[in-house]
Amino acid sequence: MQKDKFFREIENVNHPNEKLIKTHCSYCGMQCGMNLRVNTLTNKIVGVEPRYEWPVTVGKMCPKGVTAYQQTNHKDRILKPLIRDDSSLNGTKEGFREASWEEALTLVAKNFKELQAHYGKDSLSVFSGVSMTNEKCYLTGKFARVALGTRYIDYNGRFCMSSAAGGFLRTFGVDRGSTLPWTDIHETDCLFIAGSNTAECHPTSMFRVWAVQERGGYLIVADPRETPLARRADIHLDLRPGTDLALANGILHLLIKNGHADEQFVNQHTNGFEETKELVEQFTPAYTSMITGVSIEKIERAAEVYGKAPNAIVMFARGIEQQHKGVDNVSAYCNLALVTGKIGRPKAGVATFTGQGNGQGGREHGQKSDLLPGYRKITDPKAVEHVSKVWGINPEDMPQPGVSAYEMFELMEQKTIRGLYLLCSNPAVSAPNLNFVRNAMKNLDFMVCSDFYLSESAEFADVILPSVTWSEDEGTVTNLEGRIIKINKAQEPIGESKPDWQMQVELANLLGKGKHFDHLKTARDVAEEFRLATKGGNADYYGATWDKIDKQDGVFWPCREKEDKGTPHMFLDNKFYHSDGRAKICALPYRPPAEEPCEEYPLRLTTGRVVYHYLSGNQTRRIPFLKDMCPDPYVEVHPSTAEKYNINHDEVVKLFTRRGKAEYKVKITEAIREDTVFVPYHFGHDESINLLTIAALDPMSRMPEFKACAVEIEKLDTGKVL
Ligand SMILES: Nc1nc2c(c(=O)[nH]1)N[C@H]1C(S)=C(S)[C@@H](COP(=O)(O)OP(=O)(O)OC[C@H]3O[C@@H](n4cnc5c(=O)[nH]c(N)nc54)[C@H](O)[C@@H]3O)O[C@H]1N2
Ligand SMILES: Nc1nc2c(c(=O)[nH]1)N[C@H]1C(S)=C(S)[C@@H](COP(=O)(O)OP(=O)(O)OC[C@H]3O[C@@H](n4cnc5c(=O)[nH]c(N)nc54)[C@H](O)[C@@H]3O)O[C@H]1N2
Ligand code: SF4
Ligand SMILES: [Mo]
Repeated sequence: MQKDKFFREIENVNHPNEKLIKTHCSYCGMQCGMNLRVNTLTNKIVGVEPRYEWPVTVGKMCPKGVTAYQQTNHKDRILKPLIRDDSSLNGTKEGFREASWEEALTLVAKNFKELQAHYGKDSLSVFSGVSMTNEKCYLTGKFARVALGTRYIDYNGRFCMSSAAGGFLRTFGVDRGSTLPWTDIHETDCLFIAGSNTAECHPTSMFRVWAVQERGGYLIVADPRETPLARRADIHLDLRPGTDLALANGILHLLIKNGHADEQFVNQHTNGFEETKELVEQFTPAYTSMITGVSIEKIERAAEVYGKAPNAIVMFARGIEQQHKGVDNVSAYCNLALVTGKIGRPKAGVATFTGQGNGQGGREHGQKSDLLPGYRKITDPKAVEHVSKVWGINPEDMPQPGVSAYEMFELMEQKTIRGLYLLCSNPAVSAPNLNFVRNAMKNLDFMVCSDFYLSESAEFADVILPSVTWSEDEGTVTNLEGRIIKINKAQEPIGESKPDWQMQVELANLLGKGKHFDHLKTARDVAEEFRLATKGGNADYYGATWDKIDKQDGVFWPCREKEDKGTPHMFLDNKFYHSDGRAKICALPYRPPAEEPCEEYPLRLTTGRVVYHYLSGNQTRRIPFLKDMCPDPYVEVHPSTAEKYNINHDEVVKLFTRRGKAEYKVKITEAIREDTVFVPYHFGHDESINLLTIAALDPMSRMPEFKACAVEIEKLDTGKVL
């Protein structure tokens, strides 16, 4: 398929007693190509090497990728099911005792049945995640709707991709995270990247970014911090957190004023231009600068560079999306591409940096409260009819839409939801406003958690089910381009661990729903049913057979037929997915962050990631190299702010907001605005910054505002320096 100047065919060395299993990294949406090295005498994974022939990442990996293989045979793996037994502190894990699968699953089924008998079907909930394959994500949605019959299912992508999804759906009528393949990026003339710490979070994209500049192209970055990406940018728009909507409107104002609008494209292929033009009139450079704190010169220069570039790609990530106006931010940045007609052809378009390994596929196939496989709406009778047929249920038995991830915790607190099946997520670290969320989990009558390590969330569970790592099962995931790729099995599951899909088939049996699940004996069986369930939907995977994925280096969806090669570029015919074929340019008034700084909480808190850790950190905090490189959280503070508070580098201070408090070591850096502090969120218990964050939800995507709230620093009496 897409081969470019970086492509190299290098033959792998074959060692005796070793085989190589072609696969992809377990972590982020880049899904770097790698071979797992397996010792053929022990049949155990012993190492990793990059795959140069993988066209997207051509042999590149980051520190997490090169150590990912150490997860599989790690000493902390949960090897048998665990049942809460507070009296047995001698068990393998504190407060739990080991049990057989039969005992554990029977206990789960008994509790689920009793809760539903007493409180109705919707007293149970499922909270899942998208580090799982498409097949597992698909079956989790089916399990909730068919085996449990509950409306309450949602997943960690709600905290991740939901605003991008909402913005793309509103603007283009379809939510594929990138309108073009990654192999186009280095060939464009201008990259406008907003709210993405690319060098730490999608590091293997960076060689393509540098290549744009090496060819004489431009890099514009919008970020309140001087990240490694921002440092190399031609223009760094160092805005106040939460003000992107004003920035995007201000740039659109200048694009229109300076004659960069593509009138023919706008007239023929879009709606909404006139009202948007009217709305952005007030966003003069001076007004935009006043709201965002970015200088007028920088705003003007950015508009000029983007406007003049023959081809340009607008890219963004959670920095703009994890706000209570995340959907508006996404549509506002998409406006730039639509008004200038820089979309619908190679080397020009829009892309979000999808977060988790299967952050794209996992949001398309029914883990979201209102969606069914193939990106179908659960409120659409035709969609329900199609999926019910594949599942062998009556359409009337399909549950109604549920509520979003954070709102499920609200229902737990109110005791509307009494039972939780948590898999592949660690919300006791990663959800916002943790004091509330942890209490909601404590308030449950019964909770089961599937994970391969004991997570902070598993500590709340009554039963823990040992799942497998990505290397002990097979299936597909969809990377950040929208390319469906194959994950291969390198090793048999260790101990008694099992893939999640297998647990669900067994549990469905115990719940009396075996006839809908019993035929699923292998991951491939799940894949076959899954493809059928997506057939005809917007995210149609029907033509993406495992053989085709292997032959073509992946398949871009939609791929509707066996003969169809897939769709690397979206909208090449300038046909968008709204019923009239036009994209929507959106008029979006500016709204400030939900919580603005005040006398009591004078600073802005923003949160995010470091290169060495992944999400809640439950996986990466156990890998020796990663832990050594970043053992503790910290708070980034500008030197003048530090002076104001009389605090020193490495001194421990208390941060507090209206919701909670935590202590962090100070890292003094000029790479942050004076009015802003930053804390990475990969740490558990008392170190979780989510004790402080706000659960202000976007009205459309229900995304919490992880990226902006009001905070104060308190110098501790101890003045302790570590
Ligand atoms: N090393 C590492 N890589 C990862 C992950 C990880 O945990 N660790 N997680 C993966 C996942 S699931 C995700 S979602 C992605 C996330 O990838 P990113 O979105 O790139 O990561 P974040 O650190 O959350 O935030 C990105 C940037 O947004 C900036 N920012 C904060 N507030 C604002 C704002 O108001 N406006 C703008 N324009 N920028 C703002 C921050 O300073 C930060 O540099 O990374 C993926 N890759
Ligand atoms: N303050 C703040 N909070 C944030 C963010 C932020 O930027 N700031 N970002 C948000 C974002 S973008 C995201 S994506 C979320 C992520 O938050 P989480 O969903 O909590 O992310 P993980 O740490 O990946 O949790 C996955 C858990 O499942 C386990 N696991 C991995 N693979 C499997 C599997 O196949 N099966 C099972 N059963 N278990 C598995 C892992 O060991 C881990 O414990 O955090 C969100 N929270
Ligand atoms: S960039 Fe992402 S996919 Fe690639 S090695 Fe690092 S964590 Fe893995
Ligand atoms: Mo994410």
